[in-house]
Amino acid sequence: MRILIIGGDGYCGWASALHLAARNHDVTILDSLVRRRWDCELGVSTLTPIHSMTERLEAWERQGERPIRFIEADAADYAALCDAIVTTQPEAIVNFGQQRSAPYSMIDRDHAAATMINNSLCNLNVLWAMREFAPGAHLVKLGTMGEYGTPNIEIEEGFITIEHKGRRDTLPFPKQPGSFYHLSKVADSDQIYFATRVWGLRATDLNQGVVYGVHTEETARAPELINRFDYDGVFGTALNRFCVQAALGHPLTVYGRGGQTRAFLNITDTVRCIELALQSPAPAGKFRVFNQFTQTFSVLNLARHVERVGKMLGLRVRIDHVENPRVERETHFYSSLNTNLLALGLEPVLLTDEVVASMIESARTFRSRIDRAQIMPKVRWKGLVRRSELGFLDSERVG
Ligand code: NAD
Ligand code: USQ
Repeated sequence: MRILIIGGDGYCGWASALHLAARNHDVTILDSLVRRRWDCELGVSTLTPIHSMTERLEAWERQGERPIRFIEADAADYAALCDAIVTTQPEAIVNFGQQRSAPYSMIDRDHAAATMINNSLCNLNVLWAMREFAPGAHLVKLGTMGEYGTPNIEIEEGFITIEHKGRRDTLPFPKQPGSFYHLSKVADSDQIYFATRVWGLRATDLNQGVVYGVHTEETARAPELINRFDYDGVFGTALNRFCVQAALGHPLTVYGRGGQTRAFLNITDTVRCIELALQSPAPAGKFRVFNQFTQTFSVLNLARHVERVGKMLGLRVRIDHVENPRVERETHFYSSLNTNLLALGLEPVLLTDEVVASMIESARTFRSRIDRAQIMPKVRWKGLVRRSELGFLDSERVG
């Protein structure tokens, strides 16, 4: 299959590009490399030393694998995106290319605007470019479980059948996003649903939970292929951060009471889910939604798991309940369906002691690269944060 991967230099995109190329698909990555610039802006760096795209792709070819093409372009640049689609004639487009950090989107107005503009414009451009140049292609778009929020009812996969005043309909499941980032994903889903209804495009929205893990089979094959692994207070996600904190001897940063429950999956399952969605394309005119996660945990239970495994490894691990920088429920009901991907054949890699231990060990390997100053959260949902507090370099605007 000819596949265009937008955002293929990032955490989920890079691992997916290699996974698909290893299965002999014809893969082209389109990425503006803006994420590397956002890291510079914040003065943060991935735990793992990631290589330039040229070095990555050369190392991939040395594996004797099918080469991956790279187009350095901004998906918000419509002409450049159309050019890439005309050149590659994709049968499928996987869109990972977004600003994906909730804290980043809550820094201030500029960062909220940059997130909304980047994400919405890229998504809109992809839809229009597909309509013009690849109307039969299958769009696989990365959404997020956080679009739904934490409702007091079970979360369905995208749609819910409601009876209201004697009438019945199946409608999009209500959305209650918890940040401007999550809100941008809700807007994306609405745009895609509209484009499938009006233009007959085919699309799958993968509402993914929080991803954890360092390696996939392909990224572990050579040092140049290593994936990014974020642990800082802006781009780092809960379990990845806890494992780095355990390796460093830093108290685990549970925000507030820690009863916040979220959906999670291993990066090795992310790449498999992408493959499964691609193998069974949505029919023309259909907006298909899959909830992409394998397990749910409260943040406190995750921290306890890391604490227990860390102690087994001889580490001194302690949990701290730090003041929650976000506005979110700290105890709530949480239950969600995730049957669509399982029905397509997903065999989940569950969070075992061995998986946690291997993540802590990876963090220990790169311990010398950890910047302790980047561990504590600095962005607050209420009250503005000073740029000097964030360790910004000289840039004042993102875009
Ligand atoms: P990432 O920041 O590691 O990668 C995103 C990539 O997209 C980067 O390489 C960046 O340079 C590129 N990009 C951003 N804007 C672009 C643009 N305008 N044009 C071209 N390239 C652009 O993020 P990730 O963790 O790999 O997340 C990928 C997708 O998966 C995102 O849409 C995110 O919302 C979603 N997601 C991620 C997680 C997670 O835990 N990491 C969970 C659920 C959903
Ligand atoms: N949390 C802590 N301590 C930490 C970090 C986070 O308690 O040190 C808590 C947060 O308050 C939140 C939960 O853990 O309640 C998850 O936070 P997170 O930073 O791990 O994840 P989130 O901000 O939701 O965003 C991440 C990705 C995003 C993706 C989302 C999936 O960055 O791209 O969309 O996970 S989901 O959460 O399902 O929406």
